[in-house]
Amino acid sequence: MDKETKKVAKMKSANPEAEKIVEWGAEHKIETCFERADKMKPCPIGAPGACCKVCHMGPCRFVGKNAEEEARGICGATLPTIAARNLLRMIAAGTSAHSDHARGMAFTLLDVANGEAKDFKIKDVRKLYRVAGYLDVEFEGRPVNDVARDVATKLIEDFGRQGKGELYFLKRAPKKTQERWKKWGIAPRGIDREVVETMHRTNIGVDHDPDHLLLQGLRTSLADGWGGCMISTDITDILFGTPMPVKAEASFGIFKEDEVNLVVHGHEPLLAEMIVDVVSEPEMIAYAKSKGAKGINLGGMCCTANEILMRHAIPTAGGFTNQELGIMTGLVDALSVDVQCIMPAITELSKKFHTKIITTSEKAKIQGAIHVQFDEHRAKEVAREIVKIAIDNYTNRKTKGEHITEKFPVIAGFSHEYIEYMQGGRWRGSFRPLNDAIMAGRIRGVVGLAGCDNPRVPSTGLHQFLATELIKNDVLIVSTGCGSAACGSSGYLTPEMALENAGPGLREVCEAIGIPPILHLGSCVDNSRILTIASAMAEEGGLSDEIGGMPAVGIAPEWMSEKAIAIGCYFAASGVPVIFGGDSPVEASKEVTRIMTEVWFERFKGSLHFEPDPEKILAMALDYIDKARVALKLKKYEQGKFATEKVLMDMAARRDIEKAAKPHIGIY
Ligand code: SF4
Ligand code: MSK
Repeated sequence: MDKETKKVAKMKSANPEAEKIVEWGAEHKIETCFERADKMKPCPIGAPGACCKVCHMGPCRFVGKNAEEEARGICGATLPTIAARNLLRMIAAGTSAHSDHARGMAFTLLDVANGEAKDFKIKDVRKLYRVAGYLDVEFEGRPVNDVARDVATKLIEDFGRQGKGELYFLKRAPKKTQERWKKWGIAPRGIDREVVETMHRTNIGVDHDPDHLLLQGLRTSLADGWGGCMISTDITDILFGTPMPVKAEASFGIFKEDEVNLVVHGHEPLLAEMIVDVVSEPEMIAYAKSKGAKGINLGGMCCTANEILMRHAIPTAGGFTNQELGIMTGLVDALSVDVQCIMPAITELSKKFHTKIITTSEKAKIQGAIHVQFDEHRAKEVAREIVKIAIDNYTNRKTKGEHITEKFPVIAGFSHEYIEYMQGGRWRGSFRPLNDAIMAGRIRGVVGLAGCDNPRVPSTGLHQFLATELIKNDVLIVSTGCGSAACGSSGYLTPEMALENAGPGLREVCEAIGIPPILHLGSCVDNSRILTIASAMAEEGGLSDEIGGMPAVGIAPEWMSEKAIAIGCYFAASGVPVIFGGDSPVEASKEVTRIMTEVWFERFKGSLHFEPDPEKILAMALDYIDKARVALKLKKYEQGKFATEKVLMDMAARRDIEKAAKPHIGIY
């Protein structure tokens, strides 16, 4: 460990601005998740998956030297069974979260099509048609709302399908990937059905074979990735536009001393989109001015932030571990939250400041918060009510708090469609240049760097370390969720990052196309964009003809949420080796670990590892990438040595195509 790494290892957060706030809090005896993480050590039996509490004869603890072979629960269950069951329940919970969010999006699209949610409209008709195509919904010559109604209705079927059939979007995967799912019986039928079956099979006295259980875990996770997440991404694009790169700002310096600061936090974009509209209404601005503020400053946190960052360049104050710290700047007049990854600690903390906490989902209330229930049928009215609460609270702002001025530029909003477009323009978009760059060894491989930030490590530090080292090694990074917030809040999401830190091959590609070496793809549900990008790369040819076998790896170095487990599993089942940081939630069982790493890799070419050491994560990822290159018979990767015959389409060439093109809805 070098001196700098040692210094970071002692920090609560690897982000210096966050660290300043944590230190200010410690001086003022204000506790955050960082101190609580120090006080509350993980349970040594539950953390490695050695505790079963699915019935009330237990909880049963599977401990001792030979627990794997000898320990039994009161019912006789073995350690591999209960470790597998524990993991399955995490997958089911994570799948439920993403998919319930997706259900809300699908019903909103239906309401919009029926004229019942008048504040929303279909902004991206081209994306609607693209999705209609996947669903075999006729769109040519039909009214847009009729197409939208049929699309929404079909996607809603995916949640409750009972009889025969599979999720519609599975067919967007390469044929070979689909065949593997069929062969092993893990093609999901209905989203809700897989979650329910998982909960059934993990009850006392049902499924006890760890391998059989874990296959159902993969089936459920696929319902998340190719169901809930993908449905959510697509409908969000249809309603609010498919993202294309925008320039914005990140970190705590986004808060303004002389404006009303309203922050949206959570995951769902519906209300946040309305707030984006409402804060620029002249009456609202005049109201803010009447209270002495110069204007209204909207910011975001976590994945709600990602949604409005990539569509409207709304600045982000960062990810999960920044939520308490944002309040501690003393500058947040209101924090409006929807669902997922919201710490209940914020209401207690807010009492020490002036911040109003507003819960907005009928599914999520926190004691001590104001509840303003979102209703898509009166969306703007609700948004105005929330903005007014923030404005009215501006005059209550106290001066205490750790004011931070540092902020970084970020480029965010790389959708599948934009990545396709940037490699050939509107009419000739493809994945050919990317595949060629990988084949030639300019780009060694691709890593999806995703998942949460976590107070149990110097938070955001593992993302920063891996991002820096991977691009140094000519690995292109696609990033989502709090991983991308971690990179953004550290100034990593800019093209300059390529010039300063990327290896020579990756730098050349980034300069030719005009992109950063770390592409911000969106929120947690937008991990589905990585699935479709990998599928498009397989279809393009020259690499693997399925998702499995690509020189690609998924990494979630600071994961903490059950949603992350569901995501990791759907990548593994789709053919991507995945490495999670931290300790393994199934560490207690060698058999379950073997199945997830070796057996899954044999069957699906994907796997799920847990490795706490970031240097080992890096080595493992590069090893997977290099082995995939060998198996594909690609040019051996040697830094700085690559074939130069392929010329990528540069910005000027793309602009020429642009000029010749007719104005169109969407970018692709
Ligand atoms: Fe114990 Fe079996 Fe009940 Fe689990 S299901 S708590 S192992 S008795
Ligand atoms: S918010 S799931 S902390 S990525 Fe999507 Fe971040 Fe993890 Fe929540």
